[in-house]
Amino acid sequence: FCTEALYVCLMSCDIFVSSTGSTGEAPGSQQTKSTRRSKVTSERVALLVLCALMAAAVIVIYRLYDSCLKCETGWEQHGGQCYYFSTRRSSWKESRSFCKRRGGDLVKIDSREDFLEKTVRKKMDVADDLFWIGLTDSKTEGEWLWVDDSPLNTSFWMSWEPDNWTGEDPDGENCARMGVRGGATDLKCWFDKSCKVNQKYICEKEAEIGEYMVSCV
Ligand SMILES: [Ca+2]
Ligand SMILES: [Ca+2]
Repeated sequence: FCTEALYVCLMSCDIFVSSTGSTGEAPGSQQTKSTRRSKVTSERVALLVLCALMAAAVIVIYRLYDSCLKCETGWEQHGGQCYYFSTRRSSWKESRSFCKRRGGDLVKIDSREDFLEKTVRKKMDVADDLFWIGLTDSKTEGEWLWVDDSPLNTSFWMSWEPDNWTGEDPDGENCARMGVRGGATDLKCWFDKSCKVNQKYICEKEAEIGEYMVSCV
C-alpha cells in the first residue's frame, strides 16, 4: 500500500509538473525566455518539494495505522499489554506453563491499576473463583517474587494475608491468587493459597504490532 501510494503520488506530481512546465513556452526575447525558464524551474522545484512532503505525509499516516497494537482473539488489551483470563482451572505451575506456551507468563502487577481487579470481579462465578497471578514464595518462605524473579515492592494483600495457612496443605500457601467478587477495598484482593489447588489464572504478554487498523482493539 505504501509503495503504491508513493508511486501514484509521484506519477501524479510528475504529470502535473510537466504540464505546468509546458505552459511556460511563449514567444519573446531571449532574456524574457530565460527569466521565464528560471521562474518555471523554481515552480517545478517547489512543486516537487510539495509532492515529496505529500508522499511523506502518506507514509506517516500509513505508519500510524500500521503501528497500532493488537491482541489475538481471546486476549484483552490494556496499556500496551494483552491479558488472558482463563475459564479453565489448573495448578499454579500448570497455569504458568500454559501462559508460557502462549508466549507470555502469569501476570505481574507492579503498580496501582484497577483494570485487573475490575475484570476479575466480573469473571468470578462464585466467591472462591479467584485467579492465579505470577507471584510466589516457593523458593524462600515469606520472600515473595514475581515470575521474572523481581521482588515484590507494591502489594495488594487482603488485610490478613499472606498467612501461609497449613490447614489445606502441609507445605503451606506459596502462590498468590486475586479476586474479591463483591469488590476489593483499595484494590486489596490478593490471597496466598496452596500452589497445588486448581484455580483460574491470568496470563500477560506485550501487545503486538498490527498490520491493519481494523485489527486494533
Ligand atoms: Ca508461603
Ligand atoms: Ca492464605
